[in-house]
Amino acid sequence: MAQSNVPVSAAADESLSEEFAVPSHVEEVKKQMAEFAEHHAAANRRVVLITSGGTKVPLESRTVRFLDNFSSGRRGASSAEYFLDSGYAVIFLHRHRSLYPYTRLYTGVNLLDSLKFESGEEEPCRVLVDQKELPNILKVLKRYQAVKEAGLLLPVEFNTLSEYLHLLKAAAQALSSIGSKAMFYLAAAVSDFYIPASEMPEHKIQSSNGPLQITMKMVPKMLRPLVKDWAPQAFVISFKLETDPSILLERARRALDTYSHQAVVANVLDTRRGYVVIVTKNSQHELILTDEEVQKEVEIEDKIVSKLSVAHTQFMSQ
Ligand code: PAZ
Repeated sequence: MAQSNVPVSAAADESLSEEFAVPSHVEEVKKQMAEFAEHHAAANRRVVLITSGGTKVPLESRTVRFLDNFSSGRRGASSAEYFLDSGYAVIFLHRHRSLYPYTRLYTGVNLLDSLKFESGEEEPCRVLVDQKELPNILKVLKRYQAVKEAGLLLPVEFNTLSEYLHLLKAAAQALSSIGSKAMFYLAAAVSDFYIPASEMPEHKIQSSNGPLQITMKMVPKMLRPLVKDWAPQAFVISFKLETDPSILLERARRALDTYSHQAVVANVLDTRRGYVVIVTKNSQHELILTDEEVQKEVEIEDKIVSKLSVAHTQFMSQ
């Protein structure tokens, strides 16, 4: 619980360790992330940590029900591809089963409909791909394999809110040694509310007890200790989603004033695939997909990433 004489960033950090169970693999993953970052920074490459997907918040310890959100992880997964194309190495901190770079292009395709086998006597027979069912598969596969062979993509999965929070902290600490070469691109939609383990019923909530009333606590804001303590030299981008466009920019500005990071990518739920505003302390820049670009299947993440990677270069030279 925050006390008035405790710095707010320390209070957020403290409530993280007190109220959210530390995942057993966090130290091992932190080591992997630190080695990945140092290896790529030594090769003069920038490293971006992308967070992606939503979070699930359980209502019972033996969880039957949970509070979820809409995020598909498409923003994070497609941005990862554009960062890789721009020469970054990418740590992809994503929710289990949310969209993944490259494979996201074939979501909704039934794999078995795109494969057939060569009939003949020989065993094992060859399996062939119908390239009409998997458009651009050769190009995408080549790119995916090149990224993998060069070790440019480090995927890290989270399942629970606790895992997300601890892994984000570990990532921030792991990337601190590469200073301003690190970018944080926090596109995940993280719950603002949770029920502490000590206040959660163990068993399934019974409907026979009548209508459900729950009180949830605020999830600690990780952005403050991230910017102030864990990775103070990094280039940090947060995202702000609203459903009411009239409050979007004011909320984005408020986040910048509160956390003093470098930029907020502001978007509205219904228009997020074609319109965002990049808000910095002294500027705001709209990115829009034109009808022609939509026809050509241009993605807004291409524009977001190219704008931010230029801003990152300027930031590093300051
Ligand atoms: O994951 P997705 O592509 O469906 O949606 C992306 C997004 C809206 C989750 C992202 O752009 C975003 O705004 N993330 C931050 C949400 C927030 O906490 O305000």
